Amino acid sequence: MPVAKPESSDSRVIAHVDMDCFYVQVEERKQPQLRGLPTAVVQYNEWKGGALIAVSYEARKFGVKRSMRGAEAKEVCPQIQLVQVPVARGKADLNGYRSAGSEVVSILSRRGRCERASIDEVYLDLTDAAETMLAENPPQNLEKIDEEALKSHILGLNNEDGSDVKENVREWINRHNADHRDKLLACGILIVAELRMQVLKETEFTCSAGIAHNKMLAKLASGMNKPAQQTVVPSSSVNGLLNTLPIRKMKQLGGKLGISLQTDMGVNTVGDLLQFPEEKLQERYGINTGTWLWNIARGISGEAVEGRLLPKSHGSGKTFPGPRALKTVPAVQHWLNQLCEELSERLCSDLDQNKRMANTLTLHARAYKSSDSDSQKKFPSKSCPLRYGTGKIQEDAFNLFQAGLREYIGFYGVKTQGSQYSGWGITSLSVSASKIVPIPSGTCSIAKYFHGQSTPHFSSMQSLDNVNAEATLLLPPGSECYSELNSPKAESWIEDTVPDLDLQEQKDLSSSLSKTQDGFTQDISPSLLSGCLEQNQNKQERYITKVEGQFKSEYKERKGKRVKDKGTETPSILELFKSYNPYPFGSSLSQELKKTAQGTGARLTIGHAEENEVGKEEKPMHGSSSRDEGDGRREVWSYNIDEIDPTVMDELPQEIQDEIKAWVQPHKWRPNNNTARRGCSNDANDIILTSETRNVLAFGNLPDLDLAPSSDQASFC
Ligand code: TTP
Repeated sequence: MPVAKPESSDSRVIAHVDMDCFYVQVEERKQPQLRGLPTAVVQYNEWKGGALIAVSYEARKFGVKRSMRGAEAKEVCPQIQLVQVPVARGKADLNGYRSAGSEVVSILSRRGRCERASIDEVYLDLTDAAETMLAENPPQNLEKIDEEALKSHILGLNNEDGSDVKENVREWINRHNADHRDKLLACGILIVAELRMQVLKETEFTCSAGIAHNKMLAKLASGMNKPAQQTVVPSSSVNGLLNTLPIRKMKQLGGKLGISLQTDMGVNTVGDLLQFPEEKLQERYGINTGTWLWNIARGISGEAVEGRLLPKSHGSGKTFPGPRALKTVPAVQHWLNQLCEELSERLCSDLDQNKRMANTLTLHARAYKSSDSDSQKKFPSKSCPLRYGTGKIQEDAFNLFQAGLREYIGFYGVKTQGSQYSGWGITSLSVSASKIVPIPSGTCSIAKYFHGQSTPHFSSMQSLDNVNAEATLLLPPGSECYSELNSPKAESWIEDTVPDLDLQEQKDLSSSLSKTQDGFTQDISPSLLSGCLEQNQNKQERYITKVEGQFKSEYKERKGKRVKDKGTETPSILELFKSYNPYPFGSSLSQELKKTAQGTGARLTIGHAEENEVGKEEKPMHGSSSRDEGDGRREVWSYNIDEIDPTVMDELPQEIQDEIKAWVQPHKWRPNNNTARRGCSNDANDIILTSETRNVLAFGNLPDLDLAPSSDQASFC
């Protein structure tokens, strides 16, 4: 349900920029001879000429529509040029479009906070740029206004017959007596026009834009005058814009809520909402949604432009409509493998280029049962922690699928059908990676270090304890890290999922899956990154080995330097523990602490040991890991503290540094406690990091950390 957010300021300048017939423009840039011709991009499927996914404005004049197939388009426009979307792995390859979108984003982000909303849409917060312009070079003083700005459409501007529209726009921009908000919008007009021209110059792409005081209004405006134009919504025109706007056209009102407003409340236009007091709407739809509805009726929206140039998730999907539905498990596995391969490439690319890692893998499918009274039942989406590596993603995705199928058709159905058709069909499949977080700056080297020492997180496949055989089959393997944090119950691994995509992304996903008529593969997230470091798992492994090698030599160098520069280097974890004095007033514990850390035998143990098993599991060699599959012990990695990269401490995110410091705080110190505790080694030379921290170190990413001190967290022992 939508939630009202307080309007942060009613004087923001927000733009929504939307590329014109985007895929067509990308293809036209590749083949300039297509420019000016009626053109459409069709999906790779040849049936009836393939489905149109983007139509040029020249072709639209002939009545060509996106809903048509190539053959139909030829009927209404025989001269239409049909360009096939590139194909890879038997499905559409959207990388070229993603990277073209990225080019645009990099230009638009030059003037203000920029949020990439989809493959070809961007929100900009230009408030600061507009305020600066207003202070330094206000539009009312401008003698010459750029042609592109003069072509703007200003809603509510009275363009009487015969009047010079551009002259009216010029006057509006130049007004001395305008209120502050309109003056800011006037600046917005100039800035956006300039940005759009820059995009054209640098990328050869045209785009359209909406300029208003909030995202909602800017988005509504950007599509009003296309292609290559911009539309402005002054606050005085908001009511006029919304009054007649069909309620279902509003973002977030295209679904159930919109239907309910129509059928239960008789609301057909946004203006119809104005008659209801806020309390009434709250009574019917809850406090938040009621307030949100009351606000949007008045054009109020506090949604901020998120500074996000990169996608929130990555996805790869494919539809299998009609006779192409997948009806056997091996067929599903084949396609899942293709999708996962693509997803894995994009994750590697994101990791390499943007230093980001995803945490959650989700599988979505649409299915039908041929003889089923319960035809409404949906195939459940499932998710699990994401492991890097094509093979692992494929394996986990397949396990998720099996879990979903079992739930969808019942366990025995799954067991008995094997590769035989058993009355179900999959009409769409997609995998997505979400909860993408940046690797905290500099942590990359930590990941490399730990990776160089031990790779269980990347490669191990360990069954969970206390898991029955059937459940184990369905578990994404290698998920031990979460099991330490959560209940070890197998089923808790595979979650029913409302994927962690924002509403727009979820909408995009569902609409893409439903819009497509045949095997068209739709990217399910506004992903933008192209190219890929690693083509397959082997390459990934080679990469890891290379990185490991690089790290080792780097490490040797640094270690040598450290010896030379002793005393001037950044303190290592060892140094930190040496110099940290939890008892500044001279308690002997500080001495003890120093002593503990100074010993060459001091080890940084990264892991989570069970009460009665601690100590046994440690290996004195660095980088070792041990785990007894059968007896319920948890794995422990031990590292010689002297061999930790000296920059590690500084490179850790502040929260983790704080956490480590917290461990050595007095209240955590339990000098007389000789009994081993959960998460705490009985070896006084060991520092045990929580599994969350281990995750950061091992993966170089930041999971949802709960750094609040808890008894379960490890302390310095
Ligand atoms: P849109 O922005 O919806 O459309 P568009 O850019 O082609 O045209 P317009 O000028 O009207 O905005 O979509 C952006 C690109 O996304 C589009 O060029 C092709 C792709 N796309 C699909 O692949 N499938 C779809 O169902 C839709 C709607 C878009």
